[in-house]
Formats: sequence, structure tokens, C-alpha cells
Amino acid sequence: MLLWSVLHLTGTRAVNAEYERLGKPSVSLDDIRHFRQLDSKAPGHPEYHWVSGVETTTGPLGQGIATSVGMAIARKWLADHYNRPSFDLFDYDIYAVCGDGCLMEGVGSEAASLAGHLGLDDLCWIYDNNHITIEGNTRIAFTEDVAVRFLAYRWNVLRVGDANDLLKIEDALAIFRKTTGRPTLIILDSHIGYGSPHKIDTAAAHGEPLGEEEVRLTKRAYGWPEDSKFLVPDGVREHFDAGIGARGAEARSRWEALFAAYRAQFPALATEIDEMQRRELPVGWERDLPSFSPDPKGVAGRDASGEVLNALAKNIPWFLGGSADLGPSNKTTLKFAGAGDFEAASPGGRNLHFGVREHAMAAIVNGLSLSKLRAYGATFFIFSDYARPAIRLSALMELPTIFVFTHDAMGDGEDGPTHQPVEQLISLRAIPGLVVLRPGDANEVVEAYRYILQLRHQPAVIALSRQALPTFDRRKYASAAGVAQGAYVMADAPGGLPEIILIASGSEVSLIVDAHEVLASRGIRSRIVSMPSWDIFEHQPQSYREEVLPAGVTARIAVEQGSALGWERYVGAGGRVIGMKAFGASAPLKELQRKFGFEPERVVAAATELLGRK
Ligand SMILES: Cc1ncc(C[n+]2csc(CCOP(=O)(O)OP(=O)(O)O)c2C)c(N)n1
Repeated sequence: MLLWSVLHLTGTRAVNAEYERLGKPSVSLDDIRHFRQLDSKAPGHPEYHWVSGVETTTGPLGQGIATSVGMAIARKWLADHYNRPSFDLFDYDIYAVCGDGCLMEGVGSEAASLAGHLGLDDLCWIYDNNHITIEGNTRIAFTEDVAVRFLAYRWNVLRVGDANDLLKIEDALAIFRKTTGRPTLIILDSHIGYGSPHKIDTAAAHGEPLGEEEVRLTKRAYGWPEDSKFLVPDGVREHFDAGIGARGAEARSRWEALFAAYRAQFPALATEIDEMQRRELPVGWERDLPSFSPDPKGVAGRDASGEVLNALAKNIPWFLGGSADLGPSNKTTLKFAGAGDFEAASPGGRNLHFGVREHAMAAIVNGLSLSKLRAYGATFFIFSDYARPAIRLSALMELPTIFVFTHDAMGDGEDGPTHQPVEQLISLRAIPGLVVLRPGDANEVVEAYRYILQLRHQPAVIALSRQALPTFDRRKYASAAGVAQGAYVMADAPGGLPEIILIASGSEVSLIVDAHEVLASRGIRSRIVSMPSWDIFEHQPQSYREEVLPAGVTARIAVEQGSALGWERYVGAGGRVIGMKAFGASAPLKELQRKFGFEPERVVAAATELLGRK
């Protein structure tokens, strides 16, 4: 409610997704009257993209502060890359207000640890230390010394003993602004339900309405008209206009004048900033994308991805990212001259080292993206679970973030079931708006990235193999450009509609290609459908979907080294799914493929059985 009130009183204007002004306030008094009701611009939690002026979606505790670390990294990177002497274009600070819950959540701790390591002195967290959470006083579950913890993280820690002491708060903020080399935590001792005679300092003040009578008493304590509701007293709007409104307008016109002068002196950099702000891509962004020659031995998905990431980053200056300590395995390291590492002393580096902190990594990627950088984060596919809450928010916020997940199936063999994803694909496919791609060979990897890079309002997950996958001969099989339709016919047997359709993604595409050849030699006409992305396919016109999966062909087999759940959608009641029904096992990949049935013979057997043939 604090946020809705501030957005209302400051007269913040609404914009659309392209940042065009809509000529109405972001949050009207009527929205506030309809707090938490359908279509109100004052929903239950701050929602980026729904309410103009909200910088990030928060609500899952800890996400906001973790995201703020991404914003602080972005600010440092932008300043290093674009600021020039006398042109401090990117000179802002990032403030986040957090509660006990945020500081209890692991993601907050992961992010704070990295922020301290990176010395993000443009970052200030203000901790509303009211000792109350939903179940009561924090003494029941949270008694650590937060100040000492943050000192250990190498933060500057300040304490203000009374949230009503405005001068002390101003002092603390001034100290933050002067502090270099460390982020700042201001521990602000406060009272939840302040002014409410019976509910102050109680958990009841957290989530329950105070009740008619208590509201009246609270208003009395503030000297507020007791019977008025949604009152904005005379003079308040004028006060806001003359204060934050005038300062904001002045700061904006000063910045715009600075940027105009900058544009005159550094036109190429100014164009970059424009493109980045509009989430466009620079001319020539695709020019170094590789093309892979047919090769039965092939290339690992992760290796192809590494080549593609480097080609993209070379031509998109604001494309950056990294891994949660698995760069050498994920192949996400940018290696071209000048790419460099992002560290406290080198804030222009393009390789981020998130450390073993998957959850904070994903939240930080969100923060980078909210600051308009094009960012990716990487880890093993299995550990996407550790990052999932932030990936979900990425989708909710409609951010074009990129999550690169390698070791997407049983390819890591000996690592065993703790490292072998099973339910990850289907669970990520269940996130609305998230584009999930699992390319089947190196050229599909290229096309997957070509598709992903052009997304402006959707996050993407790319699931990549650890092991080499054959690079298909595209003179024989259809072009990998079909990836942009989510699924495409790679090959058909001659002679009209096929008898059976074989569908697969990722490493299993080569398996159905082999099965297709065997079936052909036995006179069975099968179609190969490579389906790297359900979501993209679902968004194709019905006519295209019918072309790829004609309703008349009901004999279908889907093969994927993941949970079989959901594939009925494409194979129908009479179809077969060769998928995982249990966790994997620790053994060399070949043995696992045999044990779990991911071999061409198994597909051939299922096909002949389905068709009632020998
Ligand atoms: C990740 C997550 N877990 C649980 C919740 C449910 N929840 C909402 S508020 C809250 C307590 C937060 O306490 P605090 O941060 O001290 O906020 P205050 O009571 O001061 O408003 C909880 C557990 C949530 N929003 N997010």
C-alpha cells in the first residue's frame, strides 16, 4: 500500500509495454479503493508490467532484494561501458526496502554475499526491523545478529533506532552515498501497526484488517479525520508536486539535456543505448552465427551453445552473463578479446561469476534484464530447481532473460540420479509464457538462439546436451530453421501420409532418425518430427500444427529423456511415450540408454507393435 500511495500521490503516469504514455495516472484513487480486486492497478503485490512505476515484481520474500543486486551490477556495468568524462549518464543508486522475511530467505543471503564480494556501493537495503512476521515475534525463529552477518558479507552496516527519526534516516542515507567499495544495509528499528493502540507490534497488524474501531483509534492517534476514507487532504498533492515532482522533472530534463549532448559527441554509443532501451538488437547481430556441417559424431549441445554465445556477445555489446560456478561445463564463458570478467575492479566485464548461487543468479539475471541488459544465467539443468522461483518471476514480468541449462538428461551418466533431470522439462513447460527449447543438433542450437534473441517480452530456457549429438545432413533432412515453429517435419517416407509419426526433442531426435531409417528398410513409412519447443509449436496456426501432426495419423510415438507426463497431448490415447518414469542411475550413458530404453530398436519395436506389424 505504501507503493500504491506513493505512485498515486506523485502523479506517476501510466505507460504501455513500449513506454508510450497512456495519458492517465498509473494508480488512481479508485484503484486504491479497489485494492486487491480484479483489474485494479493496486493488486496484492507490486507487479512489474501491470503497474507503471513498479520497478520489479515482489511478493515472494527475498526476490526483490536479490533482484536489486542485478540492478546494482547493471548500473556499474552501464556506467563503465557508457559514461564518459563529464557524461555521468548512469549515476543512480539502487534502494530496496526489505523485511525480516527477506532477510530470512536464502535467496537474500546468496545475493547479499555476492553484492558484498563485488563491492556494490551503489546498493542500499533498508531493513524494516519490526521483529514481527506472520506467526508472531521473530524470537520464535530468527534470533541471529543480522548486523554481524552483513558485516561478514563485507557490507557497510548502519543502524537507525527509530523509524520516525527522519534526521537520523537522512544521515544514514548520506553515509550510504559517501561509502565506497561496499553495499550498505540500514537496519531501521520500527513498529508494525504504528499508531494502532491495540495492534502495534503484533502479528495481527501484518495481514489482517485492523477493524473499523481500531482504524478510527489509529486515525485519532495520527490526528487524522476519523470518519474520512481514502482522503487526500488539501495541499498534499501540491506538496508532492513541489517536492519530489519538481525534483524529478528537473532531474529528468537535466538528464535528457546531458544525453542530447552525449548523442552529439558519441552517436554510436547513444544508438546502442536507444536500442538497448527498446530491447532491439543492433544491426548485424546475427552475422557471426556459426553453421555446422553434417557430422555423424557431431557436437555437444553445450559446445554449440558456447560458440553461439560468443558469436552473439561479440556483436551485441550489452549481452552478458555467466554461470553458477559451472562455466567450464556449461560452456558459457565469453572468450573473445576484451570480454573480461565482471569484478569489483573490472565492472565492464561481460562474464559474471555468480558463484554457487543458482537462485540469486536467476534473480540477478532478472535485475540485469529490468535494467535493459540482455542477460543469461547458466547451470546444470537439474539445478534449475534451485532457480525456479526467479525464473517464474521472469515469466510473470515478461522479461527476455535467458537460462542456459546443460546436462539436460542422462548425459552425465556416472553422476547418477541426483544430477539427472526427469521432471524439469515438463515443470518448466508448465510456466506460462516461458519459452522452453531443447534443440536436437548443433544447427538447432543456432536456430534456437536466433529465436530466443528476438524475444522481447518472454524469458527462455535452452536445455542442452552434455554429450555430442550427430549433426544432421540438412540436405537430406529439413532445415533447422523449423525450430522457429517449435516443431517441424524433418523427414517423411515417400508416398503420401506416413503410417506413423515419431516425435522427439534434443538428444532423442537422432534416435528417431535412426529408427526411421530402420522402419523404412522394413517398408514402414514413418515421419520424423523434431519438436524442440512445445510452447512455440502451440502458438502456430492450427493449419501448421495439422500439417506437422495430421489428425488422420494416430499411430504416434514420442521419445524424450524426461518425464513422460504431458506427451499424451501429442501422441493421443493410442500413442506411446518412451520417457522416464523414475529417477536415472549412476552408470556410463550407453548403459543408461539401454536400461531406460532409449535405443532405436526400442522405438522400432514400439512402432511395429503399434502398427500391428512384424
Ligand atoms: C517466499 C515467501 N514465503 C512466504 C511468504 C508468505 N509471507 C508473506 S509476508 C510473511 C512474513 C513477512 O514478515 P516481514 O518480512 O517481517 O514483514 P512484516 O511482518 O514486517 O510486514 C510471509 C511468511 C511469502 N510472501 N514469500
